[in-house]
Amino acid sequence: MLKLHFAPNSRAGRIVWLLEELGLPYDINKMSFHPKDLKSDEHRARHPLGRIPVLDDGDVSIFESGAIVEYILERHKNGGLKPAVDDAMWPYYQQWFHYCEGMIMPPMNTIVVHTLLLPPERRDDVVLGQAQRLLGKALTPVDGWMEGKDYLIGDFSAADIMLGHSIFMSNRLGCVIDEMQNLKAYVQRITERPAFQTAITMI
Ligand SMILES: N[C@@H](CCC(=O)N[C@@H](CS)C(=O)NCC(=O)O)C(=O)O
Repeated sequence: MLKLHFAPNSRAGRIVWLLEELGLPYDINKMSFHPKDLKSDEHRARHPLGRIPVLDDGDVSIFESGAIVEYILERHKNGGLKPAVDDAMWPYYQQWFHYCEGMIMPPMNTIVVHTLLLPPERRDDVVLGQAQRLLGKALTPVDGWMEGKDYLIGDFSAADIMLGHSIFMSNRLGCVIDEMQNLKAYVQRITERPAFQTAITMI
């Protein structure tokens, strides 16, 4: 049985969402988003930085949300929820799948640190402002790309689980501005998916 090491309000929600979309059975080790759980010796043995998500599957224990998504699709769903390599949309599937951790999450991490995680006296408004501008710039091309599309490559795919989740989180942080109409509609569309709704009670 697949076992997901999870904490609420985190990237681990992507994996719950994927597993729900695929209808795969899984166990969850639900930890708190707190050093007492994430930085424990037990969890550092799974992830050297004490982070989540981590997935266990028999002898395999793997971290990095994108790698976990690919692992599940290849080992448990015969490549489902992604286009074939010779499909015209495959390059764009790759592009948006990786744009999530590469371009959206770095400024979002900074925003979370300087609005939620640091004590107020250590938050820096200059750093926060830079990260908010950077995130806005990174979201703009996705908004343009989504014109006339329901999902990133037309049909729903695992790229939506990666990038869609990060856009949902950006929206929750107030960084998807009203002018980004395509992204607003996209967030609405993914939050209406039953698997997302099941996962979101734990996200
Ligand atoms: N690139 C990694 C990032 C993992 C990561 O930073 N996870 C966050 C939660 S979203 C975490 O565990 N933070 C706890 C901490 O930094 O102490 C991934 O995609 O899995």
